Amino acid sequence: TFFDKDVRRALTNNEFRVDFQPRIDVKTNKMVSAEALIRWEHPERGLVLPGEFIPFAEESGLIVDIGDWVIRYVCEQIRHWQVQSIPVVPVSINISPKSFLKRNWSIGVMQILQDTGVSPNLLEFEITERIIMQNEKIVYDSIKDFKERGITFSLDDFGTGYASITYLKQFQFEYVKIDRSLIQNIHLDSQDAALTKAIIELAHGLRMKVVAEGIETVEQFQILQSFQCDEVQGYLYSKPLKTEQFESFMSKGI
Ligand code: G
Ligand code: G
Ligand code: MN
Ligand code: NA
Repeated sequence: TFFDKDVRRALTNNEFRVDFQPRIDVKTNKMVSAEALIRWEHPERGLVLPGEFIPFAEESGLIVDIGDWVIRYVCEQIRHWQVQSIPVVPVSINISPKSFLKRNWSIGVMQILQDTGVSPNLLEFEITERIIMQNEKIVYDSIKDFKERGITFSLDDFGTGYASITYLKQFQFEYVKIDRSLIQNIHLDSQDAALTKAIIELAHGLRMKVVAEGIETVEQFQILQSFQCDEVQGYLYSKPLKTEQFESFMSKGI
């Protein structure tokens, strides 16, 4: 289709780029990691955000190639920072369920780490409950394998869609990321606040850390702090940044 051709050209012509959004430790107020978010600089359409093309790429299966491109891009970027002695933080990457279903996908990922010399400890994979719902042995085995090699896992978009609390115990995720849709009104809606508090306690009970997504106000931050939330990500601290801006964020050590 037209879309497939467009994406393949984008991959070969380097029309994609990755922005980085800082994640902040609530106790220290310092950046402790960042989320990689893909952007498409389309030659005719201008900047295209992932919401406009990821769903189609999921359908066509091209999301697997895009995902591999993002992993290599991020690893090369981390390598570059290390060579320049810029203090790096771990980077989280959104991974489609389709990638986990691809045969020998983990071998390809480990090859990228080897090629770039990046430690698996610097990568985090963000997955959604859609992956766990597939309930495929290949997916379980693959996640287990990555975890043994030192890659961190987070359960993304928690509090939306089909996310069920029973999924929390299927794997030992290091992090649960509470979706912005639940966070955005915690300072206005006592029910949203109660749900958020309960999710944080539940996750801590299962020895997982919690990241609150999309925080935009100081009131939201203070509530999350009082709930013992571990980390926050959102416009209050920073929007997703282009590489150069993100580098200065890292160099300042904030
Ligand atoms: O940055 P933005 O808010 O527009 O991102 C929208 C959505 O696109 C997010 O929910 C995120 O999960 C998804 N997304 C962003 N980058 C990637 C990526 O590299 N791979 C996949 N699979 N999804 C991504
Ligand atoms: O689904 P996922 O969590 O992977 O995607 C994060 C999305 O949320 C990105 O598209 C990012 O640009 C967006 N985002 C991050 N922080 C904020 C925020 O504080 N407010 C809003 N409105 N969007 C945010
Ligand atoms: Mn995410
Ligand atoms: Na999310």
